[in-house]
Amino acid sequence: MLELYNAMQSTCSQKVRLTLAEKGLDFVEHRMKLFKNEQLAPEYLKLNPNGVVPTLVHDGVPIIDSSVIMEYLDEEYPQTPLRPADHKARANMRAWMRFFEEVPTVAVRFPSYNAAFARHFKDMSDEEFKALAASKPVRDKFLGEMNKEKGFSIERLHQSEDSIRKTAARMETVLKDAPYLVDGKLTLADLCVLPLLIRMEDLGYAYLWENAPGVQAWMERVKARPSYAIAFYEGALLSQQYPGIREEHQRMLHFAAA
Ligand SMILES: N[C@@H](CCC(=O)N[C@@H](CS)C(=O)NCC(=O)O)C(=O)O
Repeated sequence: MLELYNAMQSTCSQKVRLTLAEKGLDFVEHRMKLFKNEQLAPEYLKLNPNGVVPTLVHDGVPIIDSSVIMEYLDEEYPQTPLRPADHKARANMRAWMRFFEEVPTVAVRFPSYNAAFARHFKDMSDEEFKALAASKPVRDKFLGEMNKEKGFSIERLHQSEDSIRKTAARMETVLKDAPYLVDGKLTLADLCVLPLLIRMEDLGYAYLWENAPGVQAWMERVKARPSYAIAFYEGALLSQQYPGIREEHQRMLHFAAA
């Protein structure tokens, strides 16, 4: 039996939901409320000491970290493989995944917090906010650097834009003449980056890959797969949970640039 502890809007959770959907696997979904700090509850920390989602529990054993979970699912359920059999191609897929974890995964956090999440901390006292940041096992420094009224600086948002431009440009080198990132077939590498670009698109940043027609065509291709509608159910997009944020966020960027 597979159980997934995750959050609707979490990009790391979406990677795993896409993988489960592509493989046609049934699972029991536990939707957690991250701004009610359910990920920091002592019972959850026993499953995932990092205090983040997702966590997969398979026959009672917790598996943590979204990319690890994706590979675990592909190993346990080899039907509909999502990794190339050839070891060199598989290494290429993993190299893409590590790049996505290191560059765009980090980048999307800053605009996501500014546009949607920072509002949850506004009414806290400075002490409450500091204590909350300090209580996060792996996100303490990240949250500790945020101004709880204003979010992250405009310079930090520009660095995120730069990281996403770089990501799209690197993907374009392959996608200009191939349907998917590795060996012309859908792999975990595609599913690893898709939620990140969907998040950026949802916040109004699709212009960052306006010069990458291969990436644009790939986005349409992956969104047309049945797994997309399954994994991105109603409420998975920030604009569905926080109506109007795209316009609000882009307006803020526009005024900051003026
Ligand atoms: N490396 C972890 C990162 C997971 C992660 O950052 N999850 C975020 C949601 S996408 C989270 O749970 N944040 C909760 C918090 O910051 O308290 C993975 O890929 O599973």
